[in-house]
Formats: sequence, C-alpha cells, structure tokens
Amino acid sequence: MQPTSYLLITVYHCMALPWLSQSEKLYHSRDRSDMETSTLQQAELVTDLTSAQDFLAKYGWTEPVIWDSSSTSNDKHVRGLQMIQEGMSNSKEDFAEPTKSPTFIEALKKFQKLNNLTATGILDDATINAMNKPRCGVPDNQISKSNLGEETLQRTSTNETGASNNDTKSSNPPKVRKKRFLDLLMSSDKYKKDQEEQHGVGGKIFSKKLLKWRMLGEGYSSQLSINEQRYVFKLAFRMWSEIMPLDFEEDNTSPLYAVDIKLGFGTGRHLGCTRTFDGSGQEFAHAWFLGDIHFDDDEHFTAPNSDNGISLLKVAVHEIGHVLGLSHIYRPGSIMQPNYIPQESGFELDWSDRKAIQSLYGSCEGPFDTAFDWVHKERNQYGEMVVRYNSYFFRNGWYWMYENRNNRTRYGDPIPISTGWPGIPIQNINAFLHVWTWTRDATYFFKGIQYWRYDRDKDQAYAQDSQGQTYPRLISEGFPGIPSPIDTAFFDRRTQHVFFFRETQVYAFDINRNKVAPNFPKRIIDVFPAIVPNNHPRGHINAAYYSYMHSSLFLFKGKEFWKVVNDKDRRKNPSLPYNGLYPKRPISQQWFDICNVHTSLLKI
Ligand SMILES: [Ca+2]
Ligand SMILES: [Ca+2]
Ligand SMILES: [Zn+2]
Ligand SMILES: [Zn+2]
Repeated sequence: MQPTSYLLITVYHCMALPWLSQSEKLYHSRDRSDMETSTLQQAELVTDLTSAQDFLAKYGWTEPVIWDSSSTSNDKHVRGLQMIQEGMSNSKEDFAEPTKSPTFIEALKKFQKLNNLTATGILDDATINAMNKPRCGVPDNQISKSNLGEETLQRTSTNETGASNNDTKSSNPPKVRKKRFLDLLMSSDKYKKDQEEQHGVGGKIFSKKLLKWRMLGEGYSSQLSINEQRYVFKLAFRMWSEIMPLDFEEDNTSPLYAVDIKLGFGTGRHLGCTRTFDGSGQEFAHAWFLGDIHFDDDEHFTAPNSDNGISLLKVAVHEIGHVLGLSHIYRPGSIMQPNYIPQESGFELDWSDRKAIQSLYGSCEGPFDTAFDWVHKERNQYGEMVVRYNSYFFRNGWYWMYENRNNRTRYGDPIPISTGWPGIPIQNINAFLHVWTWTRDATYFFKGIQYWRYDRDKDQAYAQDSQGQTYPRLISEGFPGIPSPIDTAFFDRRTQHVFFFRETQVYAFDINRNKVAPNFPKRIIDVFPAIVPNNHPRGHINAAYYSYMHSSLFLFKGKEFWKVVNDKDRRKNPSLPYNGLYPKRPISQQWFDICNVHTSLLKI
C-alpha cells in the first residue's frame, strides 16, 4: 500500500470513530520513521568532551538512569515514564565546560577504572575508544522507579483524580491524556501493580516459573531468516533455563498482554519504544527489566558460529539476562559485560552469570528418579587399561550427564532418555544397578515389576543377552525373593550384595548364591543408622547413588541427600557407625545446575 493512501484511510477512520478513546493499534512510530527503508545510518561516535558527557549521562555514569518497565506503543503510562527519565537526566549539573565539572570527572574516572584504563579523569584516546565499542543500550547504572521513595508517591497521590484511578484499574487500555510529571510516576506504579496482579510479576524478578515469549512479526530481522531468528532465541532462552529454575515457552497464540517477553528488531525509532536506536555501530540492543527486548536492525547480526558480525545468540542471551533482572557485570567471561566481545567458539554462561541469576531465582533442586556412575574401561595413552566413569541423573523422561570436574551438567543437557538410552522405558525409571565382580559385569534398569539389561557395547538394551536370557524380565524371576516395584538399588562390592530398597525396608541380595541374604529384609534405619538422632530419610528413598568421585554412597530423597559413612571416614573417626548416615544436606549444594528445560525448547 502506498503511504499516501494509507494516511488517507487512517484519517478517514479517525473521523469516523471516537478514536481518542481507542488504543493505538499500530506498532510503528506515528511519523513512520521506522518504516523507511534503511540506508544504513551510522551511529554518532564519541569524539569530544560534549559527546563523552552525553555518553556518561546516557549510560548512568553521572547518575543512575531510571530503567524499568517495558514500553510498547500501548503502554502510555510507561511512555510517560520516559519523560520522567529525560526530565531527571536534564536536572544534572549543566557545566558549559565538562573538564571543570567534578561530576563529569568522577564519572569519567569510574568509567576508566571499570574498563581497565588508568583512572586519570582526562578524556584520552583510549577512553574514547572504550566508549565507542559496540555495547548494550541498558545503562550501566540504573535504578528501578520502585526504589524511588514511598513518601514521594504518597505525597503525589492527593493530586491523583478519581477518574484516572479508575482508568488504570480497568482492563481497557489506558486513555491518552496529558499528565503532570509526578502523576505519571504514580500511574506508572499503579499500572505496574495491576500488571503484577495479572501476570504474577513482583519486585525486580518474575515470581512465576513459566515465562512466555514471542517474536514480534512486525519486528523481524531483515538480515536473518525467521527460522534462524527463532532458533537463536530458543537457544538463548534454553541456555538460561539450563542453569535456573525458570522455564520459557514460545507462545504465538495468546493475546499480546499475556506474553511476558516480546522480542523484535527495529531501526531508529522502533516498535513504539521510548528509546531510539542510533544507527550502525555503538548500541546493538536493549532490554527492559521484566519486559521486552529490542535489537538494532542497523547492526550486522549473524547466526551462531559465523566468523563476522555480531552474534545474535550472544546478544540475545545478554538481553534475556536483563529481562530476568540482571544488571551489567564487569567481569571477564561474563555474558553480562556491557560491551560485545567477539565470539569465541561455543560460548556458555560462566560461573559469575550462574551465581548472579541464582542469587535472584535460587538453584535447581531435586528430586531425581535415579542417579548413577556409568563405569567403563578403556586404554589410556600408555596402553594401560583404566576405569573411567560418567555420572548421570534421571528425572521423568530426561537425563543429565554431570561433569564432576567442572561441577556442573554437560552443556546442552537434559536430553530425552529415549535418545540416550535406547530400549529402556522412556520415563520414570525406578533404579539403575551395576553388578561388578571378577566374573560378572552387567548393568540393569528397573521399572515396575520388570528390569532390563543394557548392552554397553552396542549402547542399547538387550533383547537377549549372551546367556540366552530375554528382556525385559520379571524382578521376581531374576532376583528371587525381591518384591517389586523397588525404590532404588545399589551393588556393594565389599559384601557382593545388591541392596534393594522398598518403602522402609532394605533387602540384601547375595548374587553368588542368587538369594536374599539371611535375616533380610531389615529396616533401612537399622542397616543405615542415623549419626544424628532423627536425621534420617526412614523410607521411600529416591536413589542410592554410589559416587566414584566421592568414593561414597549417597541416599537421595526429595531435595536432600544423606552421605553414608565410608571406610575412609571410619579410619579417621572410628566411633562412626558402619554405614551411618551423616545429617542431610540439599542436593543442590553438592551437585549444581541440574535444571529442567521446557519441552518447547527441547526440540532444538
Ligand atoms: Ca547501533
Ligand atoms: Ca528411584
Ligand atoms: Zn546490557
Ligand atoms: Zn526499544
């Protein structure tokens, strides 16, 4: 459609409808500057004291910038907030000569220090270069408007009219009206409060566990295919989901207000946003806490593993970090550094990112269906046979490999059990068992009244093993005297007994005689006595996990584990009871970041 006729139709509608009470449905800027075909505008660089002063003010170095809610064209209140932000920014000391302003010099020193430059307070070339690096648009120092004094809000509430109280409460989009500075602040807070009630958003972090996201159709990238963009965003959400207890789901059907995080590309004035993009260079994206993410389409965004351009994945992961409540982290290796660091192959969220997000949302926790070390023999570089192991955790239909050396799960986990362990039940495994003697080496999975033997050479469950035994087989046939289903099991190499746990009892099964050992079953609490009275799982154990890393058996139940006293512990402290249980601890304090990922993200 030609712009002229488009305008005419708009005017016609304006005359025909009481349009002032209607929300603006267009996502484009009113002057349509964002619809012009882009002739790649260059961002203005920092070159002198004035532009450096602007830079320091814009990114919160002279004073924190209010940076709060998302803003789309429908959020009139939040638009008002931007006016506040600008008004406050203008109230800073306005020195004609920045070199004489103590505020400017202090801000410059701070900036230099955090960018590993000599804090001279003088604008030299190195400092100018640092300011001109590609960067995120979120200010380095920002405050939430909810941190502005309660007193201010109460004083202004008397200025608020009853009418405007009503219109923010109603589910209809708020009316366009001129408001004074503090009225806007008030109604923005009310707006946010309403949003919180509707969407479960509280304080600076999301209080709900499942967040919906959507790519804005009117804001697709002009440089990457829609499928490439979607893939990158799924991967970016997945990377956060792998290390924190939040799930993310792509939602292309719910009404827009029900979508928590909307992602879009734009140039200059874009997507009804209050903040303008600056052309090619400098700012590449920005995000609003608990809100939306905008990418500067004047930048050369590229797909993962591309050698040139700016990796959309890296930028998306960074901006999602902001949406979740993180500020910039000045630390090498962190994805939350404000500047874009060219992509090293296979970047991942590092330790500081994990700790930062987990300080807001907590760690991922149990329970697990089973956990085990998968032991395999292989020849080392000197041709000697060595035993290696990998640790696995199973929950429902998913499994994680745990890298003990790095104390985290393998990147990209979890994986469906059906993908990694073909032939065993695809979910809710009761137990894993590795029977390992001089004459026997076999691995089994248990579920319900049956068990499966796993062929480690072919990496699939046996239909029939070399002894002619077919699987799955009844537990009562393979392990006479053992009831089913079982809760968990482990093989004690010292006694050559399999311990089967069921409810509050434990059965020792003598694999050489193929029968239950004398005087069993016994109570778990009698065989594995508590060191501290009453600190004991008693029954319904989820997993009995023998860890080669720790040379110890651990009993898992719910979110907690009890470590079983081993021989080394007893040599150090002979008064400890045989198989005694140390007091319980959270599983998440010993094994980090074993996190669920939403199924919509698992199909990557
Ligand atoms: Ca830019
Ligand atoms: Ca179990
Ligand atoms: Zn940022
Ligand atoms: Zn924006």
